Amino acid sequence: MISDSQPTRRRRSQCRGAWLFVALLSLALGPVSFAATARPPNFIVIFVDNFGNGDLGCFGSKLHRTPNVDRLAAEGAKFTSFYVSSGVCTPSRASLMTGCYPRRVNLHVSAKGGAVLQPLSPKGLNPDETTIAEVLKPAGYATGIFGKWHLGDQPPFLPTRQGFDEFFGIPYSDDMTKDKSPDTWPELPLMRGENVIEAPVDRNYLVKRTTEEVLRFLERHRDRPFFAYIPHTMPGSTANPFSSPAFRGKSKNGEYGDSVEELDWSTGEIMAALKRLGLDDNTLVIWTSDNGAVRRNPPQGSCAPYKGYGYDTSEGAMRMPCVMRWPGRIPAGTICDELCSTMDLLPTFARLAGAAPPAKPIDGYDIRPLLFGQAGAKSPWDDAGFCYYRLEQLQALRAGPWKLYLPLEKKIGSAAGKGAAKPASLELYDVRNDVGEEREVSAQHPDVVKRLLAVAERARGEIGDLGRPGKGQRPAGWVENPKPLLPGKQL
Ligand SMILES: [Ca+2]
Repeated sequence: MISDSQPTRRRRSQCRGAWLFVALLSLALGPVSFAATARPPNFIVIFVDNFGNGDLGCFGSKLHRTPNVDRLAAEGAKFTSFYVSSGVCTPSRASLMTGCYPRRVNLHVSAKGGAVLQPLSPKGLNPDETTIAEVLKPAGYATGIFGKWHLGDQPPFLPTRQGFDEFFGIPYSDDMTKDKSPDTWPELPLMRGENVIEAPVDRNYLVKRTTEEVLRFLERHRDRPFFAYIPHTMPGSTANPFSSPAFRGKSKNGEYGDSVEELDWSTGEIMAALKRLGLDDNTLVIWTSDNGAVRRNPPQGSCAPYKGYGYDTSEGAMRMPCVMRWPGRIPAGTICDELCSTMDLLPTFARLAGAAPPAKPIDGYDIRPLLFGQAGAKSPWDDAGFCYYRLEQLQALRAGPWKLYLPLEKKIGSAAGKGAAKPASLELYDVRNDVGEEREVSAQHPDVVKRLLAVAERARGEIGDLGRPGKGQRPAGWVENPKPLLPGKQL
């Protein structure tokens, strides 16, 4: 393992050297060439867990106090047709990291055919795939992940082997605790780099400590471009979300609301640090969620005004609240309803950083025209179509305002996976103007139905469908004899 990590370190210092060299050279050559090689923007992606569209004040919540994210929206843009590629954690995160549909990188199902990776999974994000961190590093970026990874807990799959200089957080979901599988799963590990520093971690303090780590990272890297990926652990996967004592019992929505308000506090701390460090104007901040709020009884999170909840292919599960802020570049106080997705972040960041995109095919698009509010800018997904997959199954498509639900003999449901499969009929909705999907309009728009069915067939060929591999799919990573992550053990 030592021989593995040394070249990585060497590459990193060479990259930093290269960036400094370019910066110094441009200073020597005068202001014109300096402008051409000016410091590229920093990127901060705040990616909360199992959080619904209707959970933020700026997206309509009357229950939660989220002044810091609301301010972010007032100073930036709200994206109201921003999608994750899956209603569950692992596939959704795989797409953000790689710019690909989960099926393309084979993380749409776990090693056991389930929805997400579990502890000691032999499967993980293939180290041969190119992550956002690996795109940005050669352009001189410092890269850190703070929160929850969930793309494999075995050494070759960890973020430190996938382009991140730093990792502080948990390797998978906050509910994957030893008591669920006492014979095999370890206590929930808190990791720094590749070491387990505590187990079990006290989940009450995860958001607070993660925030403090982010602030230190910003401080340390204020003089060079950075990518801070902050996949917060909360509200998370338990029915009793965690928060630190300063927030516990303070919201109007129980433990869920307390954790939402602590996430908002965290955002405020990060924004204040950017201002203090003079990085405010050159940092693109993106705030969104990995999938919608989960259906609970009594209800906790809200996906309003969309139908459904997390874990399936409903709008509630996959259409996320999203705010982007970059003063002077993203027009303040605007709303963009063009379809875009977490898969677009990698190619967009690559262009903004002047970095080379991955060599292998990806699914996302450069959406700079949408970010910058260019007049008449249209979603690149309107032609290609956006696919909604549940596990192995293609279930729906969107292009422009239209969402088509495919007719399926056995539609895989949300809670119980394959066991819950039920027949589903073809339905078409205008999800731009009828966001609650109240008017089924397939009979009025046969041309749209025909076009989207053709898009579905193209997607099946490339990405695949239930029982049908796609020609563009690539293998996931795989290890034999997976081992638990334990304290005091060097990997
Ligand atoms: Ca999730």
